[in-house]
Amino acid sequence: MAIGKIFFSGSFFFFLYLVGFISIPADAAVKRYQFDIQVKNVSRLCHAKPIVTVNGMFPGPTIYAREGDRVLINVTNYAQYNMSIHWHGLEQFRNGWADGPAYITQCPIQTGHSYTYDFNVTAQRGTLWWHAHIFWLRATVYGAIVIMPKQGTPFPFTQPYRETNIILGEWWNNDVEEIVKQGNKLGLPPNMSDAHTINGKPGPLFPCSEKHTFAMEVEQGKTYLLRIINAALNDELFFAIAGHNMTVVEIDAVYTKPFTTQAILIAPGQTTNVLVQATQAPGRYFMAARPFMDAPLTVDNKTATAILQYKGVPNTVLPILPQLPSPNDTAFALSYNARLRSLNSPQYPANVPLKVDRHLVYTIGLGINPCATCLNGTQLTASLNNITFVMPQTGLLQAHYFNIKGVFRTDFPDRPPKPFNYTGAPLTANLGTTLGTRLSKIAFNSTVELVLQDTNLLTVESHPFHLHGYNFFVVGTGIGNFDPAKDPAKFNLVDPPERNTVGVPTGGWTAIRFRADNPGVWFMHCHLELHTGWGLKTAFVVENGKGPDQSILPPPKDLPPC
Ligand SMILES: *[C@@H]1O[C@H](CO)[C@@H](O)[C@H](O)[C@H]1NC(C)=O
Ligand SMILES: *[C@@H]1O[C@H](CO)[C@@H](O)[C@H](O)[C@H]1NC(C)=O
Ligand SMILES: *[C@@H]1O[C@H](CO)[C@@H](O)[C@H](O)[C@H]1NC(C)=O
Ligand SMILES: *[C@@H]1O[C@H](CO)[C@@H](O)[C@H](O)[C@H]1NC(C)=O
Ligand SMILES: *[C@@H]1O[C@H](CO)[C@@H](O)[C@H](O)[C@H]1NC(C)=O
Ligand SMILES: *[C@@H]1O[C@H](CO)[C@@H](O)[C@H](O)[C@H]1NC(C)=O
Ligand SMILES: *[C@@H]1O[C@H](CO)[C@@H](O)[C@H](O)[C@H]1NC(C)=O
Ligand SMILES: *[C@@H]1O[C@H](CO)[C@@H](O)[C@H](O)[C@H]1NC(C)=O
Ligand SMILES: *[C@@H]1O[C@H](CO)[C@@H](O)[C@H](O)[C@H]1NC(C)=O
Ligand SMILES: *[C@@H]1O[C@H](CO)[C@@H](O)[C@H](O)[C@H]1NC(C)=O
Ligand SMILES: *[C@@H]1O[C@H](CO)[C@@H](O)[C@H](O)[C@H]1NC(C)=O
Ligand SMILES: *[C@@H]1O[C@H](CO)[C@@H](O)[C@H](O)[C@H]1NC(C)=O
Ligand SMILES: [Cu+2]
Repeated sequence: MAIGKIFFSGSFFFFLYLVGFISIPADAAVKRYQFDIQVKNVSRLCHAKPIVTVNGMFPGPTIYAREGDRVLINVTNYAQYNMSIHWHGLEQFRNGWADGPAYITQCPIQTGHSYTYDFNVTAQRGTLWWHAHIFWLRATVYGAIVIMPKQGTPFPFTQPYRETNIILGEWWNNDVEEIVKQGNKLGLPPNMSDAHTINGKPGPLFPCSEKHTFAMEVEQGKTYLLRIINAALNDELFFAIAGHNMTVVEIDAVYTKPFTTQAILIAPGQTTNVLVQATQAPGRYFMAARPFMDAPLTVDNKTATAILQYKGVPNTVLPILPQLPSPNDTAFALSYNARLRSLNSPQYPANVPLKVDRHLVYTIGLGINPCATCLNGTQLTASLNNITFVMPQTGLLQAHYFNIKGVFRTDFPDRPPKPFNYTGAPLTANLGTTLGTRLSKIAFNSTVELVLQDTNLLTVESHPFHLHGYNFFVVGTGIGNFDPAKDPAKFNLVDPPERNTVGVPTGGWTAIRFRADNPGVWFMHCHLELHTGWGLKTAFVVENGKGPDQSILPPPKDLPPC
């Protein structure tokens, strides 16, 4: 009989003897969490403001699970906002009902209502995270998911002495929903964030940070595991620790071939586990995070800091800052990403699809569409294959499962409708896009190759793309236009990185492959909230298979209605 360790609100835990769950394998347990969505006043940068939280915590509670566990999270909404939560990177096999993106797999949990996300953690272990998946509410509604390997299975790297979550974020002094509303009203990008944060705290380079600095105590000679998560809304970030190199061992809950680096690059949605050895002279060392932006655009480039503090060193010692790559360091970004490789060991193989059933090429475009109510009669927009995604008012998964007509179409084009010199000179003509809720239908268990091609429509820019319901293999990437005749020969089909979110380089392309063995409706979008909001998103409808365990599970009884 399994015994589950249960955490509530992160503040206490107790044991539950499981009586009713006989169908769970012996080594698995059931973990239950209560998530109360509450508004709470929080103060940063000398400003107090009400923010949306889970259980009053910012960042929210960590979900701890072990590979094989069943996790039940009862989300109860006490706030005056619609809510939904996404368990980012969990594959949710046949179980899109627990995936969370509002109007894609569920309708929102309305004020005063509850919904229990019920899912199994199958064949995954490592660091993932959860966040609100409705409008910009993930600005403050996020937390870590830590999945331990099965009992008795060690990490395939040095066992750390201790571990810490490092969640990078963005902070706005004003109400985030107001900021977005203002941007949409004007048809312009909304105001940039006022600070970056590490575990919700901006650190001493910002005013009023005395109580708002995260510190991690280390002992000389010991090895630590840092579970780094980029929960920022719009910024890809560099992260480094003064005087200490990091050994990357895992990305997006997949083990990698270890490599050592002075800085990491992490895009919104991604996670990176690193080992850090406390081998330096006892002291205080800054950890720091600052954006990477190599397009001609303005970002909040302020540096968040936290402190790595050797045991016994007094707080009066001034920490040293690490050297971060400069914000426009494209060369660092490309070479860092090129070092990422799946571990691909017998125990953790990289099952890269070698044969492709379906070839897709999607262009990423920014643009300008007419907007009668906007300041200048225009608004900024974004598109995939020239289609700006229009959010439906019913969950797409419900529409698919119950065969409700008229909610979406499955005619998303496999290729750009009008090929052009994608990354050539900036294209200012023809910036209009087509609006629609258009999806792509994928046959069960077919293999898909998707090339995401950045374009110079308005401007080139790096876009972190996230696919729900799957991990994928990043088989190739390059600068300029993807060449279907030459580039596939250079693909890595042996040990490419496996992940759930990948950065498409500025003015370049990225090719991913996955096997569509998880039936459902799976969202795919840019993880820059700014671009998602502008329509840089679509979804795949993966059909049911013919076998007994190859179709979408029936919806839970408490699934929120629209
Ligand atoms: C989780 O696993 C258990 C045991 O195999 C199974 O009974 C249950 O249906 C699974 N739940 C989901 C949502 O897949
Ligand atoms: C939160 O702060 C505002 C001022 O910023 C104040 O008016 C309000 O009463 C506070 N609410 C709570 C619950 O403390
Ligand atoms: C979820 O939590 C709410 C609030 O505590 C409670 O009323 C509801 O019964 C819970 N739902 C389940 C399925 O336990
Ligand atoms: C955005 O920034 C401008 C300029 O600093 C300021 O006037 C405006 O109030 C801000 N908007 C919101 C919603 O905070
Ligand atoms: C970190 O790595 C760099 C480059 O590989 C090396 O020069 C440096 O000595 C290393 N620093 C430490 C503290 O190990
Ligand atoms: C950050 O941006 C400001 C202007 O927006 C610029 O003056 C400053 O040099 C930038 N800092 C870095 C480190 O690039
Ligand atoms: C990067 O920015 C620095 C100033 O912040 C500038 O001197 C340099 O030319 C830029 N490099 C590139 C490749 O744009
Ligand atoms: C909007 O119009 C104003 C006034 O004509 C102009 O100054 C501004 O640059 C325009 N903004 C955009 C995004 O076109
Ligand atoms: C695409 O544009 C680039 C930059 O303007 C140019 O160098 C290249 O020759 C163009 N390619 C084609 C096929 O026209
Ligand atoms: C995108 O669609 C719009 C509206 O149908 C059209 O005017 C434009 O030419 C298309 N652009 C591209 C690059 O396909
Ligand atoms: C999917 O296809 C592969 C290759 O043909 C096969 O090995 C596998 O068993 C199939 N999976 C399912 C669930 O049908
Ligand atoms: C909340 O969600 C419901 C169901 O989709 C919708 O009818 C309502 O307009 C939403 N409320 C807000 C404030 O967005
Ligand atoms: Cu984007």
